[in-house]
Amino acid sequence: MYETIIYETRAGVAWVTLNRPEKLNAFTPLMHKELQKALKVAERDEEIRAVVITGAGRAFCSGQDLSNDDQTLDYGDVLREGYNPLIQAIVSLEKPVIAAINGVAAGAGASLAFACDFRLASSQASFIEAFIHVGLVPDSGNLYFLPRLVGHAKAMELAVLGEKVRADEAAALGLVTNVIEDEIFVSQVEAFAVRLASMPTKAIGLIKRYMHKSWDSDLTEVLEDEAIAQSTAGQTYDHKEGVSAFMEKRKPSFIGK
Ligand code: T3D
Repeated sequence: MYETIIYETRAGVAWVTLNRPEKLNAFTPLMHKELQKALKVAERDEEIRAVVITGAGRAFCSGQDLSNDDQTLDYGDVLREGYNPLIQAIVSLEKPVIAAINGVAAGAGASLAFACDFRLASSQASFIEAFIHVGLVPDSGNLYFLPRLVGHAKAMELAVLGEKVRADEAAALGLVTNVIEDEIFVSQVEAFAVRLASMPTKAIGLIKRYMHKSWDSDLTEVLEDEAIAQSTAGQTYDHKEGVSAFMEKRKPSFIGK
């Protein structure tokens, strides 16, 4: 059903694996279509309460497929048609999205990871702002997320120099949530994703929506957005379950509603 990705579900988690290992999982137009479709499927499936994006083989994603690059195209249109809707789909998906960075994340592959809610890095992972090496500028939300993750000065340095950032350096910069030894990477990602998938999904979705929105809001707006979000969260089953479990001194059993 998919040619360039693998879509699997288990234990409330959708696993989306970029699957062009011979090109280090570089993006093609078909991969964009398939990724967006997979994210829609995950969004609509009520059983799915967390999404993992990872790469097949030794890389996470090497960005745009340069061997397929049609230089007669306007790259602005390439972004508008493929990358921009993908990044918007990740951000607007009201479920946690984890980038499981198993190897190198270069160019738009790094942007893809930056747009996710959590980044778990294998000890083999690295990031490269590769755009500059082919005379291009960071895209796919990179100019939005990178300075917000690491600060303006470091973001400028990474984007302009395009040097490789190893997993341990990325952790020191706050670019990744955690660095995990390669041998136990998949099992640790799975444990993290299953943990998220058993949490109050509606509340996580609201946190995600309003935390993104807060970048463009003043304090008055944020206070009102928090009131709106809390009004919604306060009416969920999971809120009632959380309070009951607390009072009854037992572990809560959240259902994501
Ligand atoms: O339409 C537009 O162009 C606008 C949108 C732009 C968005 C972007 O993402 S621009 C940035 C594009 N990406 C890059 O510039 C990264 C290119 N790749 C690399 O710099 C390196 O491959 C890596 C640093 C990612 C990894 O290096 P290394 O030494 O571990 O692997 P390698 O030997 O370079 O690559 C292995 C194979 O994958 C190789 O093929 P071969 O020789 O074995 O047949 C290589 O050509 C292929 N490959 C790697 N990246 C890409 C790729 N093939 C096509 N496109 C790639 N991006």
